[in-house]
Amino acid sequence: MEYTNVIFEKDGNLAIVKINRPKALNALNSETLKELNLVIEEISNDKDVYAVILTGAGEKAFVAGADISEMKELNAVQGKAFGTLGNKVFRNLEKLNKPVIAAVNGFALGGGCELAMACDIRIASAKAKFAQPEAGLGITPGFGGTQRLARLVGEGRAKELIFTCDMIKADEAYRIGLVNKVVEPEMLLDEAKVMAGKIIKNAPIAVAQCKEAINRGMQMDIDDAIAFEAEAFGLCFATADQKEGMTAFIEKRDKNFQNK
Ligand code: DAK
Repeated sequence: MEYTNVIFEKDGNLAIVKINRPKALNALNSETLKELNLVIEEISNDKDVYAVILTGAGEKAFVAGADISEMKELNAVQGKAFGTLGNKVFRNLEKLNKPVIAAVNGFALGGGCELAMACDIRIASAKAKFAQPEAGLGITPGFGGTQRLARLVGEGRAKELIFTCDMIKADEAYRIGLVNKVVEPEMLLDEAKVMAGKIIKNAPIAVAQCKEAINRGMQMDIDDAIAFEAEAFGLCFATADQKEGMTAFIEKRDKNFQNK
């Protein structure tokens, strides 16, 4: 399928998704959100995709937020619809049955920071900058920022960033645990591909189960979370890849996973 504001490419078992509105610093308007949702659905249904990299087109921005020129004109009903759409897309990304690495190539502001946080892992270019500037625009973060930021970096740091609207550089984002690693800008996509390659070598169903167990378990008390993990563990024994992984280990040979 062809998209206007999103570039979707496949490279073997890897999907690379690029938000593509560089003139507006990849700001998310409704059209882009709808296209992103379609891409997520396409990837979800594609058995050959084992991992995803999400990044922004151009040199300057990952995503500079929700599109302010579109939001400025909204009334309360339209604002709610816009927020509902964005939240649905972000949750679909978070719940996608494949791991998603955000390769944060520049500004990740407001909805852009929130988009990166809806991914599983964040690798930042040394040029990347992060902020939740919504309070300065008269709104709250609306695409899960108050929730995901607090869960990632802790309540105190999340409150500081959200109340002050401070913009932080990549090294500070790394220090507080907002990103997994920081790399030179020219190495960003390569680093993301190396990490994706390590993931792709593993059993895709097991990786998907791990993602769901972590995501769901983080919202549960420890007893329910451990029980959920046991379910995920058990499910893996119904897969051919579990037999293959363990047989290959015993036979001291390379694994040949089939995503079955
Ligand atoms: N929306 C629309 N256009 C944007 C944009 C944005 N978020 N960010 C940048 N642009 C556009 C600029 O208007 C400019 O367009 P032209 O003037 O060339 O037509 C072009 O991109 C280049 O930007 P600048 O000329 O400003 O570039 P600079 O290098 O000078 O500055 C900047 C870069 C990233 C510091 C600056 O552009 C900036 O501050 N941008 C806005 C960042 C921001 O505030 N982002 C947060 C947006 S608020 C909710 C749901 C969602 C949300 C909230 C609630 N509910 C459900 C309740 C989400 C909110 C947000 O994300």
